[in-house]
Amino acid sequence: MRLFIALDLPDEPLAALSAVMDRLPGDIRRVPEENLHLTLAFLGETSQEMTQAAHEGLDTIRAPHFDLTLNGATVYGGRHGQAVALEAEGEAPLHELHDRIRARLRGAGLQLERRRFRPHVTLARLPGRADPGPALAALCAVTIPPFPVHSFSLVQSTLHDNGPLYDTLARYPLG
Ligand code: 2AM
Repeated sequence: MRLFIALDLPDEPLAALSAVMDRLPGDIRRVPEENLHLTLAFLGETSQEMTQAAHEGLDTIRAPHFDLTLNGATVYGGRHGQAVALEAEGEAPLHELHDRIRARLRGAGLQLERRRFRPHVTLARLPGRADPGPALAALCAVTIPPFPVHSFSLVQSTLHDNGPLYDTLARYPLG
């Protein structure tokens, strides 16, 4: 199973993000509203046994809920495809939650990529060689009011030709 850990976004910011995405140029591949999330950790291909171990570790996390702010638009990636995203402001509780999740996953025996955590919500994808300028220009004045986040999830991603299908396997509340 291909897995990742997502911070769940409440309905209000999801609706605001959907409205924002209407401003994107027509030829860009938008992320469907139900797929919008902030990735806290990417596990990649994971066995049944490790999935269970990961779930048991995540289930012991007791962390507070917090407010999240989404800021300026940015582009990640390169030749193999680009993601147009809004960056999340790096409040301490978000980074603490990220660190705790990684610690629990490592404790469960998972090997995680060593990438710097750059929290973001991907809104759309572009081919590697496309000019991201018009998408960034469309998003430059976007402001999403800060919103509370109350849970994170273990998500299975199944890749299809027309985009990934996400299934939430377990949800973990933030206190
Ligand atoms: P992205 O939105 O910036 O592409 C599911 O693939 C989620 O995991 C996406 O939100 C993706 O981030 C994130 N992710 C992080 N590392 C990844 C990797 N090495 N391969 C694919 N997705 C990754």
